[in-house]
Amino acid sequence: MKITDAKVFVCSPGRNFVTLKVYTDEGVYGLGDATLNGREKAVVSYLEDYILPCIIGRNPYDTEDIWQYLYRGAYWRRGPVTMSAIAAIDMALWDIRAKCAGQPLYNLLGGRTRDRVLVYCHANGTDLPHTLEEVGRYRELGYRAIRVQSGIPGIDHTYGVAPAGTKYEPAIRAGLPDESACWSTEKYLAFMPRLFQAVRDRFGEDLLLLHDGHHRLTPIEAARLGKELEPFHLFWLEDLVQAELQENFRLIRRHTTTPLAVGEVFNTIYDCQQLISEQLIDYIRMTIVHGGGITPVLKTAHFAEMYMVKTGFHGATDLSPVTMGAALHFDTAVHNFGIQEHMPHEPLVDEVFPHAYHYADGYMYPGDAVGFGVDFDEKLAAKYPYQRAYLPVNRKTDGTMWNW
Ligand code: KDG
Ligand code: MG
Repeated sequence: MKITDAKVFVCSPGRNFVTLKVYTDEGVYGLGDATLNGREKAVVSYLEDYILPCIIGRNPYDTEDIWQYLYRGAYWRRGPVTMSAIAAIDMALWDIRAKCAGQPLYNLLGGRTRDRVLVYCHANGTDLPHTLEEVGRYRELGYRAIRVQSGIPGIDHTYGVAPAGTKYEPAIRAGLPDESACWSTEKYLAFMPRLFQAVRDRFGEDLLLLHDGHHRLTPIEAARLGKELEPFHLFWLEDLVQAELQENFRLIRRHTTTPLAVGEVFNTIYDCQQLISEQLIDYIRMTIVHGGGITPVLKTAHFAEMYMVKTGFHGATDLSPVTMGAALHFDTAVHNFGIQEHMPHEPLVDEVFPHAYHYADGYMYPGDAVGFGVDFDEKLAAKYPYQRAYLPVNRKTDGTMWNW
């Protein structure tokens, strides 16, 4: 079998997605997600101008050699643009392989190790009463695991919280009002224990509770937060500090038993090798699209398994249904799966990407269709062209630029 062609599609059915379609001489095609939120066109260029010409004529079964060729052969390695582009190709080749085998992808990754995939949703409110209402609403929808983000008294536009009456979405369309966040560590740290105390008081111990700090604390501040939230038994605290320096986590770990999750911005095993081998984290979030594809993320998951670190894949709306489909098959197959993020796409996105996976009662199911079970409606997608959009930024109350 040979790869005969590959095309990149950029569409914006409510938000931007970059989708790769790889065609073969046997009529089977595969899909890959190449979406890098806020930097979409850089990945398009990387694919179209540099690497797609190198894969035409190759045997699509040679996933390992093609991955190594694209990773090593470029000389310039790593980084989100490079790794998202390589990921899209790798995903499409695994999709082709599974379709040719007439099997759902999970059967090529180790088969089923579980019947269903535990997911967590996002409850976010503009203030404490609204956040409690949202947690209650998601609990009614059957979710057992809920990420809780709340507006903080005295801070405008907190991360993860939509302005009143709108839905949270991690991108700002050019020309729309600026929703950039602002930040005060003191106010945040003072409010968090009150928030989780209120959630436990209202809903009891049964819910699995998660929270995302979005890289804003220093290690000692993160240590304090983890320690002060211990009585509320969180499932995890995510991205408390920026993670370029893996040693940061040694200090946090010394002070708290609250489980830690990190890695949605990681691109290779080298971003988390120390975090995993020193058991400084409990969940690794690097997922297929930004981690270079199924080939390397499978190796990372197996490496993490040795150290009892579980997966907890990123699954925000900027990752397309193609990534979600592939991730759910992966989650079904690997033994050290922990949890999967589920931030449902808008109905129009689901129409552009018809898929076999579904949500029911706190869990997701990958479906039994061949490949990832995700398709792409090119005609419908063409009605929604790319729209310039950026991630918000974040400044401290004195104007200092800070991590969003
Ligand atoms: O594009 C960035 C988003 O995907 C990210 O901000 C979402 O932190 C996030 C999460 O945990 O889903
Ligand atoms: Mg996050």
